[in-house]
Amino acid sequence: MPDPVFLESARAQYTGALETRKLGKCFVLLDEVDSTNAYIRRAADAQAAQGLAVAALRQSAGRGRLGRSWASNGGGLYFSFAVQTPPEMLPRLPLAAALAVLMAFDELGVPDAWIKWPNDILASEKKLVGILCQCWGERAAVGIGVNIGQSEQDFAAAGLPNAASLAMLGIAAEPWRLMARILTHAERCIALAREDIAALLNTYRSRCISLGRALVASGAQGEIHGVGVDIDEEGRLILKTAQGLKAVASGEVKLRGADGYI
Ligand code: BT5
Repeated sequence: MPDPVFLESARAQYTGALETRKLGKCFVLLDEVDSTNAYIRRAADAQAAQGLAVAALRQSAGRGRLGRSWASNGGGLYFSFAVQTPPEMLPRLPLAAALAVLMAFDELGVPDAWIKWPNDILASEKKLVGILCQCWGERAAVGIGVNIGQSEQDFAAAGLPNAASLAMLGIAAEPWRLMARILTHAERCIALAREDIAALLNTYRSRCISLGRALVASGAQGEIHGVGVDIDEEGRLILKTAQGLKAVASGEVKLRGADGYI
């Protein structure tokens, strides 16, 4: 349990910046947890916790996509929230979540931040934010990891040369305020994904670094080389390849630039 003085200042940052109808009104802050996504799943199984948000100062088993891990030893913001949504909406959640983070970053003045499809946020082509959406039935956990205070040396020691933090960009962020602003935008973006996906996609496309670039998508069926040309309403990336257009779904592939990381 974080100490009471810390909790009081975290609460003030958070509640002063949260402007949602429901999302994040119930907020749990933990010292340490295995994974905030796993916490949401356990809580939601127990009590269908609509809109619950949970954050931890550290995760002992922070998760990435496809069984990868997320370095969560402190210095970052690690949180997840619960969403109840019809199955057809689920592929749109990662897009809505990524856009919500960018909108909160715009308010903070983060320079030159882009979405790498489906939902990484990059700055100077280094990874600042990772997002993991997991669903079971009509419930989902959206987990967001934002690098806040780590240094280049911290990432080098962790074997993450392609990672960046807000501090490395010269941005001082109050984590609980930032979390509340991301939740505020997430509630709006998720509503937009449900009601007007065309509008959400238009904004998403304008902030997506994967469009117009030579990319390699690697998944179970091997590698697909092509140029990113669009994102469709199911949230799939459309690649223009030598064999024609191919759609790739986010759960299945790892994306990189044809010449290196992005
Ligand atoms: C992601 O996966 O980027 C999703 C990360 C989601 C983390 C949040 S934290 C709160 C919630 N609870 C969880 O357990 N997870 C979510 P993926 O696209 O698979 O990227 C994982 C890869 O990013 C790793 O294999 C590393 O190469 C790299 N990586 C790991 N930790 C990183 C960090 N802190 N910063 C930048 N890159 C990192």
